[in-house]
Amino acid sequence: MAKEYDPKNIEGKWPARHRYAQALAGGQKEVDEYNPQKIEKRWQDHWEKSGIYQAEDDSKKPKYYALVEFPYPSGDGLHVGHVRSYTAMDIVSRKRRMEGFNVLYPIGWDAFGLPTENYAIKTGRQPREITKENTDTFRQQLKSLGLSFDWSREINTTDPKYYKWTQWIFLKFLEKGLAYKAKIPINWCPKDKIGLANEEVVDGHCERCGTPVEQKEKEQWMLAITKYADRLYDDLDTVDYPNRVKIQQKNWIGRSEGVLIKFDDIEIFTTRPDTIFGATFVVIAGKEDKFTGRFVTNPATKEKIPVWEAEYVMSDYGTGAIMGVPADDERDMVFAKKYDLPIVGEYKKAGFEDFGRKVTKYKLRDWVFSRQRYWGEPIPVIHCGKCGVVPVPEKDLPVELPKVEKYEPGPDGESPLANIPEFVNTPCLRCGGPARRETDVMPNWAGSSWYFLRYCDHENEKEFASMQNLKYWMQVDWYNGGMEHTVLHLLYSRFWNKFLYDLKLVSTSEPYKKRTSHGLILAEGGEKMSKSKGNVVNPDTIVKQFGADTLRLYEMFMGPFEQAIAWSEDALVGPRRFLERVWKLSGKTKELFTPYAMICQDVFEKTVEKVSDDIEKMAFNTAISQLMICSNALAKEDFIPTNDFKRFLQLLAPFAPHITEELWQLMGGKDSIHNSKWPKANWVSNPMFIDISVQINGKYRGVIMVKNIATEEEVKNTALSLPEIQKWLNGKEPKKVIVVPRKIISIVT
Ligand code: ANZ
Ligand code: ZN
Repeated sequence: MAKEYDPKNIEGKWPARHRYAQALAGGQKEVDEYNPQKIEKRWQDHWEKSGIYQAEDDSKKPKYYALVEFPYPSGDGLHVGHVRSYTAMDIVSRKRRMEGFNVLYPIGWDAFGLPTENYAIKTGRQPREITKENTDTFRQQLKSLGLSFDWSREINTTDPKYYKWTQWIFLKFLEKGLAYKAKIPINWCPKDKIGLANEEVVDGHCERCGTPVEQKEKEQWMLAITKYADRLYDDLDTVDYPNRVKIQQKNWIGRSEGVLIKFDDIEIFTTRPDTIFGATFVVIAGKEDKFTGRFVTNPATKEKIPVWEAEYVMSDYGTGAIMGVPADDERDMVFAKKYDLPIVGEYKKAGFEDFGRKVTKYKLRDWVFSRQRYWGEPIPVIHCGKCGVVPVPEKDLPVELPKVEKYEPGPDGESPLANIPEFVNTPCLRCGGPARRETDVMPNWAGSSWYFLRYCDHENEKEFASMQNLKYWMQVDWYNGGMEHTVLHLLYSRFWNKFLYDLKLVSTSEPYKKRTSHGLILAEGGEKMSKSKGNVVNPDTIVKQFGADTLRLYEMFMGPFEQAIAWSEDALVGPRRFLERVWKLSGKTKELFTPYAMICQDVFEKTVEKVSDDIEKMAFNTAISQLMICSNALAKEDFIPTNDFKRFLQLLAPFAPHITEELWQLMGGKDSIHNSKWPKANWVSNPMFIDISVQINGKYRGVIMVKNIATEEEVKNTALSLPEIQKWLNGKEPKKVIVVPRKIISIVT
């Protein structure tokens, strides 16, 4: 049986054109082997020298601020997870530059913190030395990946020139009454006599010595983030964050609208005042479950009900007391059953106006802002017996960290700084009498709470950043980072930014316009990469073996960007082969001076469109598949017009910046490919190909594809040469062929 006429079969089969192509093809150019080791370092040096990735503070171009979480320079070196996040925003940044934006894509070091301090203790070395070594390694590693960071703006939170301003902002909090001291319980190791961070408590035991951890009341510096709870909550509606991130932040803030009701002198907090007729007991927060012996009156039923203490009621939420409604609340039911308290199943629902008053309660607590540690920003205040807390004046900032010989905590678990008399003892800045310097340091969240502002004006010695620069650069247009930072870091930095906004020191109330998150990279077996398991992949090894372009492509290709995904050494070969193919394709290029469309032009135009869209959606893996499809189609061509190949290179450039730059230059590119203009798809406004209907003896027989610019004669020749049409003609010579330009070809036999 004869096959159906299928216009799809005609696509890509255009014999007339094919012959034309053959004629032009001639011999292919010889190309060397693709060798990333030969080209990558050369281009990295060249880009650095020519400064093409430096952002300008003053530019007529529209600005674009792309941000990634700056790394903690640990002794382990760069992780392949860093590569994933940084390459993703690198792709966005490179595309934006090609779209004509003045792009700020900065990097720095979030270098204060415990691991370095602990390593210093273990090795007897200075944290600043260790930090210098680690940042040198990280910098070299990042540079070897060809990331388009503006290295001229590199910042380091442990640099006194940087933390001067962290201290300065703290003093603003103090001045406005938002930094205060309070006695609060901290994790305390009685053997080491040291306060522990939550991360250092493992199953209730000290991470270092295994002693059970106690709670100890200690004076701590606090930041009043709760004053901003409502705005931190409500303003989430004004930013473009993933929904799950917004939900996590809202849960953390934990705002709930409820009612305070008095059961005699005990005030309870409830979000279900309608259930008051079912309340058969009252519970106050306590260390263990017990009956207090007291009874109070339920204001709705007027009955006397017992007052209990129990662990399940939190002392620091609501009023620390609840009404127990076993019929409607699970935990109350469990409690009532356990202690044989009355349960009423059927009761009247209350309209509650008579019993209480509305309040809003939050789970969010003020931020404990001091650490009894060494490797952090000293809190810049002095304690004087006469004058109390005296802030260090701006002209004396920064209060620099002195070198220490020993890291033993002070006599009462204070920071090691307490053991350095030259640091501690200082005359009072107000009365001149003897005074003591504060020896607590800030938590390692401090420096990262405002670093995105410093990038805008990193060398400013008069202000943390000038309003002029902040007005130009802020908000951050796109911020990518890990899911582990969606609560604390994001909330803290939004809080600092809002505080500075209220002081009219920054220009926008929300720091980040858009936030996205990448998925983790897991080890080959699917478990977490960890040093102890010995399954950590070192990006250096991959760069050496395969090249940075392959590593970049691989990490963007391995799976959907926001999903966790396991590493696979074997899968690196795919992206590498793809790049080798692209390299070889350059041998097929030809300069053409006549308008000429490739056979695969439609695939090509689709690629322009898809890659452009997919980058915006962070669908990097599908963008790369499309580039692969396109390269396969190009490979089938006898030759590729140079201009089209250059457009292909441009699409690939954000992903694989080195190979594309090399080939671009070989194709005669003058300026860097990364400064060239991002390609646009041609087919929307001016398709290369159009469909024309075919009629034979007045009957519609299908559609053929022809070049948009084809002449009547060309359309006629094309149609008649197609075997599918020959079949309809059944060997007969056409009597008449009429071409209605761009619409119909009508053949009469
Ligand atoms: C009576 C009741 C009946 C309740 C019912 C719930 C369901 P959120 O939404 O988290 O704010 N509660 C109040 N203070 C508490 C505390 N300090 N510790 C533990 N639980 C506390 O939850 C508010 C509800 O949690 C309150 O409403 C109270 O129980 C309980 F069918 O009151 B409810
Ligand atoms: Zn004084």
